[in-house]
Amino acid sequence: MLTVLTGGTGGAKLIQGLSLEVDLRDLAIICNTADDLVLYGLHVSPDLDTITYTLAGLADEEKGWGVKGDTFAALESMRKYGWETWFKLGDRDLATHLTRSVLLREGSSLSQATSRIRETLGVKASILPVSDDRIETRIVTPRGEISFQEFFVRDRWSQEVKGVYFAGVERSRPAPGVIEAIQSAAAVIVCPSNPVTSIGPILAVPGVRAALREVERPIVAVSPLIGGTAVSGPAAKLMASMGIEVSACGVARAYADFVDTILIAREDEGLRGRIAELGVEPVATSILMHSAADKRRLAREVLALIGPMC
Ligand code: FO1
Repeated sequence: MLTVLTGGTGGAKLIQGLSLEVDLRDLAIICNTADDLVLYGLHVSPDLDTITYTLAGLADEEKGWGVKGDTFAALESMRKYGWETWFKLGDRDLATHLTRSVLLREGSSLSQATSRIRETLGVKASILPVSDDRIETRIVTPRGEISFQEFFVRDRWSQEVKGVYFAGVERSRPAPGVIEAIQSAAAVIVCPSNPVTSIGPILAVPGVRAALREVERPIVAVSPLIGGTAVSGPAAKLMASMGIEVSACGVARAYADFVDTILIAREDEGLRGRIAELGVEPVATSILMHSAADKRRLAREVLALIGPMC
C-alpha cells in the first residue's frame, strides 16, 4: 500500500501521475478537509472532490477544480435569487455536494459519503478524509477572521494574513483507516500541496503526525515552492504569516521530524546543504507539472526514490 497525503490542485497532479504507474487499489489517499465549506446548505469538500474527479477522469484540469465541461445554470439561478455566487459550483459538481449532504443528513460519516461518491465514479483508490469531524481553516486578518475559501476564492488571497488556525482540530479524531493506512504503508508520499493549509490540517489531527514519525518505510515529500514562490496558490504568503521560511528549506523543516527525502526544484539546488543539515535528503529535479508527461515523470522519480515496495 502506498499512502499519499494531499490537498487539492497540486496534489492531484502528482496523484494523476502516480495513477499511471501503480495499481490504484494499492493507493490510500489521505485528504485535507479543512477547506470544506457549507454553501446553500450543502457540504462541499473541495480537496476530496478534486482528487476523486481527477482519478475518475472528470476533473477540469485547466481550472484545477470542478468537473470538466460543467455548466453553471443552477449558480446563475442562485444569483437571481440574490445569493452570493463567488464560489462557482457547477451543475454536475452540485450533484456531488447534494449526494454528500443527503448522506451526511441521513447519518453517514464523511468517510462513508466519500466512499459512496468515489465508488459511483468508478475510482479504485481509497480516498480518506483525514477526519470525519469538522475542522475549519480560519485565516486571521487585520480586519477579523475569515474562512479559507473567503480568503482564497472570494478575496483572491489579497488580504494581509496575521495567522492561521484550524478550528476544531484539537477535538478531531483521524477517520477510520487513516492511521492504519500510515502504519501499513510500504511508503508515504507528501504531495506538493500547501504546507500550511493543505498538509498542515492533516498533520494537526491528533495521532497523525505521531503515526508518521513511527513509519520505518520511506517517506518522500515534494516541495510546492520554487525559490520563494509557490508553484500555485497562496502557500508563500501563508508560510510567511506562520513564521515558516518561504523556501524548500522551510518546507523541509516543517516536515523534518518524519520525512526522509524531499524533491526540490533544480533552481533550489543551493539549499541542499541546509536541507541535509535537517536530516532530510534533498533531491533536485524539475518539479513543475504542466503536462501529463511531467506528472508521470515526477511520479516515476518519487517511486524510484521509494524503491521496490516489498
Ligand atoms: N477555486 C476557485 O478559485 N474559484 C472557485 O470558484 C472554486 C469553486 C470550487 C467549487 C468546487 C470545488 O470542489 C472547488 C472549487 N474551487 C474553486 C477550488 C478550491 O477553492 C481550492 O482549490 C481548494 O480548496 C484548495 O485546495
